[in-house]
Amino acid sequence: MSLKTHLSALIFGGLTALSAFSAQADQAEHIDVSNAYAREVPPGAPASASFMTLDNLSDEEIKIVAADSDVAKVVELHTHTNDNGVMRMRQIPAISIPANGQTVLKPGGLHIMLIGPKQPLKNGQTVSVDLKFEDGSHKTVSMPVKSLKGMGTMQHMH
Ligand SMILES: [Cu+2]
Repeated sequence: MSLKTHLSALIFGGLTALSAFSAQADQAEHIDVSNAYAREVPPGAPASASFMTLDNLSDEEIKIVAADSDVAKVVELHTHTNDNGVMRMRQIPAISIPANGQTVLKPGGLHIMLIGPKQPLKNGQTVSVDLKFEDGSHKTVSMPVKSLKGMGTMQHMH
C-alpha cells in the first residue's frame, strides 16, 4: 500500500468514526429540562437532592445513566419505593425518559441525590448538575436552590 493510499484510508476511517459519533452523541440535545431546582439543606446535612422535569423530544427512549455536581461529593440517581407503607430511597442505574414523553423528578419520587454537600445549600443560590446520557453526551443544568419546608421530610437511608 502506498503512503498516499494509506493516509486516505486513515482519514476516511477517521471521518467514518467521527460521523458515527456525532450521529449518536446527541441524546443530550433531545432532552428539554424545565423546573429544575435543588433542595435547601442546613450546614452539616448529609445530603440534598435535585429535581426537574425532563421532556424527551426524540422518537427513542433516552436514559440518564449518571450525574455529577461540584456541590456534592457523591451524586446518585435515586427513586423512592413504598415498603409496606414506609417510603424508602434506593439507588437506581438509570432514569429513563420515554420516547416523546416526560419524566418528572420530584420529592417522594425520582431524584438526583447530592450526597455530602461541600457547602450549605441556601435558598437563592444557583448550583449546577451535569447529566450524563447513555450515549456519553452530557447536559449541564443550572438550577436555583429552593426551600422545601412544609413539603414533607424525605427518609434518608444512606
Ligand atoms: Cu435519595
